[in-house]
Amino acid sequence: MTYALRISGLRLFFDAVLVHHQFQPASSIARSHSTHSCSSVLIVLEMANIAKLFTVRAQSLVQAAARQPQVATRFASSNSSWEYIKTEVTGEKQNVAVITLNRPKALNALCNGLMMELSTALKSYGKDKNIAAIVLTGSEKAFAAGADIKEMAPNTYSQCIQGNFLNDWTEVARTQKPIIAAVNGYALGGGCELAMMCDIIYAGEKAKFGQPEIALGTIPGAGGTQRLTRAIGKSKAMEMCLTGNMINAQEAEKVGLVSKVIPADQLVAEAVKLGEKIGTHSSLIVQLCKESVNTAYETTLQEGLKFERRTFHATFSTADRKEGMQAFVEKRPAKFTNE
Ligand code: CO8
Repeated sequence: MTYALRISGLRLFFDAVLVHHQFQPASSIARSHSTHSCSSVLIVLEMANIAKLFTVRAQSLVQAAARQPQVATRFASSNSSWEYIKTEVTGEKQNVAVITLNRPKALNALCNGLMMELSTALKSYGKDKNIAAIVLTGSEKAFAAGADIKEMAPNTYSQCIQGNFLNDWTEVARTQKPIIAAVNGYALGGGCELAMMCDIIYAGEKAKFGQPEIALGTIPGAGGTQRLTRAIGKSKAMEMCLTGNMINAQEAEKVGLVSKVIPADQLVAEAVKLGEKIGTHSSLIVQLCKESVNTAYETTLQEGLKFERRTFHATFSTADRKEGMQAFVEKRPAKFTNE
């Protein structure tokens, strides 16, 4: 089910709760109670239903996680079969995957082959229970200089529509595991959009971000006008999209596009450390937390707050929530089981 569908499903669910009588199981039971306590009975029953729904949701997440095939060994060391990317698993606990875009002669221009390999690697790491976080990086000169202009130049309108051009680009945004973009050099056009699909962006000191599509007679097509605007506000995003001007790492940090600027040669190591830190927590709760933060981008404040509250409540059905609080009380480190 797509994210949008899940959100709209949730909205419908809350709407149903708010109008009471549409929420059949609770209200039909309540109608058999006396009238003066009807509304409070309804509320109590509906709250119970909500709690049950989120418990079931959390349990099914746990069960789904347990069913995931173990594919740790597949990409555990570098996989030589890739043409456009490199992959490795690293960190003290071998729980952070690093995917390096590897098309140096074209400044990591995002051709179809590269995007398909990236998608495949992300899907595999996404299913791998031993991977806590994924780092996506490029070279010192370029994270990615955009979509492959030479490859897409001959495309016609009908080919774009019929071939669903860009459809393969969404895997990064769909991945449930945290993804950290470690951006050195150019992140332009689709490269900037790819970084913005990640959850956190760390930038090397010489990184440059831009949406130069306007100079090519086109516009950003993978989130540049949308995610950039949400990240840095309308005026700055508009200026970047309409001029094609780049901003440097320091400015990107100032406007909130990236969370940290780091010397280029330490960038990937720092991103891996961040992935390791995230990996010290329960992966189940990390997944719920990521989903909740992302909901802020997809819905209204009120619906987002409801989603957050119910997800918070759902954590009370997990063993890791119990363990986390118990460990605090007992003044010891928590031992999470991701359940
Ligand atoms: N596509 C294809 N090839 C590229 C690209 C690109 N985006 N960027 C660089 N290259 C190639 C160059 O053609 C060159 O190849 P060759 O040696 O065979 O001529 C090689 O990489 C090195 O590039 P330069 O010689 O130009 O290197 P410079 O250091 O002089 O300049 C720049 C670096 C400033 C990054 C420059 O290469 C540049 O401006 N590149 C294009 C940047 C750009 O316009 N990006 C936006 C592309 S459009 C886009 O991303 C739309 C996204 C929509 C969603 C995704 C759709 C799939």
